[in-house]
Amino acid sequence: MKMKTPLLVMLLFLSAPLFIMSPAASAPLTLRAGGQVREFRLTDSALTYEFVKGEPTTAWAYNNQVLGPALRVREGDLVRVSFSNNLPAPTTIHWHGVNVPTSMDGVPDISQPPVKRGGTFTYEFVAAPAGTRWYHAHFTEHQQLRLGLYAPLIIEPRDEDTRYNRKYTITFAEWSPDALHPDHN
Ligand SMILES: [Cu+2]
Repeated sequence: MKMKTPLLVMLLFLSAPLFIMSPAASAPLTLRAGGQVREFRLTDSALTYEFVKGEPTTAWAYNNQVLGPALRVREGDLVRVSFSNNLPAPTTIHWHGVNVPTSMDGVPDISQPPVKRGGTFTYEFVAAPAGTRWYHAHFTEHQQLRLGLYAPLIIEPRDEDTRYNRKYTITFAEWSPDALHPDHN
């Protein structure tokens, strides 16, 4: 009997979720047992991009990539994204389809002040639920999305039965360089 108690206590400890206090969110974030802390850096900026060779156009992009970088994490990971805004405009990031705390939802003037040019913001949330999600700008979306500010966010299931040889992510999008000039839309 004496030997069983420490084992039981240890099992309870292992199965309990780990609580991490987020500086930006008032509620504690729950990093699921087995989850990792995953850190990313995203910087957005305006750049010149040639969809058609010889016809340069302006794109707004994350990390100088048109389509932005795919973030791939596992369900229950704590995702921390250090974001810097180098656009000539304010912006925010919304994590589409992810159960984030309100303060991380990227809705300007409701869940956070817009991130001004030259400003930074740290987004932090636990990746859930699993699935193929995406992230995108959430400020004047009619302009910022159409200029390219979106990318995949893949949340792998923690316990996946199916094995794959390869996985492909396909993103469909409508492109509009005219978005810089709303009068021409
Ligand atoms: Cu969305």
